[in-house]
Amino acid sequence: MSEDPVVLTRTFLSPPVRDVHRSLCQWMTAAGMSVSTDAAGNLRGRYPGLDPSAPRLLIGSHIDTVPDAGAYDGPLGVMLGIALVESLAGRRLRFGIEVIAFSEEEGVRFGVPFIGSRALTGDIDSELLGTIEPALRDFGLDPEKLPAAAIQPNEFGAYLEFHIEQGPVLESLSLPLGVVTAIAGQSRLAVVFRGKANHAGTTPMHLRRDALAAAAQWIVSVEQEAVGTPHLVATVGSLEALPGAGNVIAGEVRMSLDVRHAEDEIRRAALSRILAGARAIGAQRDIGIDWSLRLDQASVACDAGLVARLGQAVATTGLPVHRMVSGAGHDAMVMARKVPAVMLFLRSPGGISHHPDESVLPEDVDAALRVGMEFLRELEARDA
Ligand code: HGY
Ligand code: MN
Ligand code: MN
Repeated sequence: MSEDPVVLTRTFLSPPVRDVHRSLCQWMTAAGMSVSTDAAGNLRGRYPGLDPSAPRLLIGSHIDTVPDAGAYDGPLGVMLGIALVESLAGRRLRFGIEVIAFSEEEGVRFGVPFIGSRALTGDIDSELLGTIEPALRDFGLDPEKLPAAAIQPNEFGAYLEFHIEQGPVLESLSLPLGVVTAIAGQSRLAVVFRGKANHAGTTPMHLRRDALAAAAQWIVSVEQEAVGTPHLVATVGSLEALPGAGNVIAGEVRMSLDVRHAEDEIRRAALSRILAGARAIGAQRDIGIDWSLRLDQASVACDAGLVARLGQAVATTGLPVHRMVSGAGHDAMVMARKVPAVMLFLRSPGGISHHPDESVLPEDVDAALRVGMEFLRELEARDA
């Protein structure tokens, strides 16, 4: 279910999302859930508990993807949520369970991530709403109803997200699962270098204001900053050179910048140095430099009580308990603003993600499901 005939690409509320919703709705309904779509396009399956006043357990992840994506980043967490409800085989717990397929987490379509989970936390501001409103209406959603998507106080007692690690750690330790203790913060920016387009054949080198050569110099400096700062990662992942002809000196370059670190002060200080470097290159080469901050997401600690309980569920399942920080961002870091949140990572073979070779091991999925079932038992026993 992709926008592209060859590779897997499924962005926010694109046509293939309807096909995904159709399949998820069938599986959710078969597992005993009542299914709805909220005004942000999140698909939500509710499995009632014995006590309707008890805060529900929310389990979810996202169904949008990066371009040319793997199949598991996001959807695996929704499928494991459905499988966990299925494992109850109609048995009701004291609390209800809601499984949610967030409509947008990657930030590909509009350059702003976490739109689905931000609808639940009430964090869609008027600027973002103005950006996404046409897409909501095109999908048949009513932006006026967005406030109804926001969760109410005590509506949920916990948020659990199953997700692939998307990195090499668990595989390097030969471990199937990891309990996430914190999620690294991230800065995402749009950066523009403006020089002067000119003829590639007649313009002497000393008379050029080449935006692409300046951008190339800066991109190497971004990499050097990250290499020189322990545990910092920084990426220019997308670049557009204009006018984009081989015989024209680039007059303008539009880039993305993604900077991440588990400690916010280190991340923000590194970002300041990276942007100061852009200004210095601009001054040296007579290139205009502009940027806009698309996201400043603070690092988030997962709920200590849930981390302990999930670790106990892993141990009770007979598996080694490994606690770890997530370098990737996740809906859990948004949900944590309103609901105690925790994540369970599954090993990423080859440490590969955001790539069609992304995979999981069936035995690790089985282990995650068994841990999830034990986690439900622990939550049930906690409040008994
Ligand atoms: O980019 C990320 O951190 C996540 O995969 N959305
Ligand atoms: Mn993801
Ligand atoms: Mn992702």
